Amino acid sequence: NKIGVIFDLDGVIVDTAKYHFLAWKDLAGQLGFEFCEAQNELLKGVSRVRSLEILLGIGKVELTEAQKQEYLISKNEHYLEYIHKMGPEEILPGAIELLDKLDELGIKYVLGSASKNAPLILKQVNLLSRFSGIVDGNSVSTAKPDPEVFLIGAQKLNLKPEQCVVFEDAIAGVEAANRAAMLSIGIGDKITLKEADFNFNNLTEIPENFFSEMVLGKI
Ligand code: G16
Ligand code: MG
Repeated sequence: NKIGVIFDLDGVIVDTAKYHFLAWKDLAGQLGFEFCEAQNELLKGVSRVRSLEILLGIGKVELTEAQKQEYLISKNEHYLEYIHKMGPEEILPGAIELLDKLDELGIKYVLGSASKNAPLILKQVNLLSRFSGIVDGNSVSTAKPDPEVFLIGAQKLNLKPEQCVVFEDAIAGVEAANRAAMLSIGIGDKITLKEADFNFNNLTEIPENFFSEMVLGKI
């Protein structure tokens, strides 16, 4: 079986959620309300614009379109200060080993992220050149849970959606993969990601022969 893999970025390859959190928390403070880490879960995998809407809902704050645009820019500038300090040591455990395994098996992989900063983040952690293609927040018109990001990923892999395997840490991302008719692998809490076809706590838990068996049609 010919297969290809699509990786989500935040929560699968790196943990940029912690930097998004710091930047959104700071913005909440400017707007006069508290924002905690549990609430940050709601923003995972969600687009930047949608994240701001959710945040404003939490704080019960209403803003004009112009103010929203301004805050989106300042939040991103703040977030990028953290991103510019990132290095390869921030790659999540098991990610490099998994990419090495896929290379060894000749299985191609692309990125499928909601982030408009995805190429910069991959560059910071020295992974930009390893992916056969990048689909990010700049390439899509509809955000996850819409399957668009992954369907474009399948095109980049020259494969049918059914031949693609998606790694995701967010509910919206698992739903997008399922709607795209791809095999979804949830990385993180099994209960939160119960809609996924397979669940692992992190990438180190993926069995050694997982992909070789998939190529043989055993999975
Ligand atoms: C990531 C994060 C989301 C973030 C989104 C957009 O998605 O999980 O929290 O809101 O990207 O990011 P940016 O503001 O950089 O465009 P993913 O799909 O990589 O998990
Ligand atoms: Mg994610």
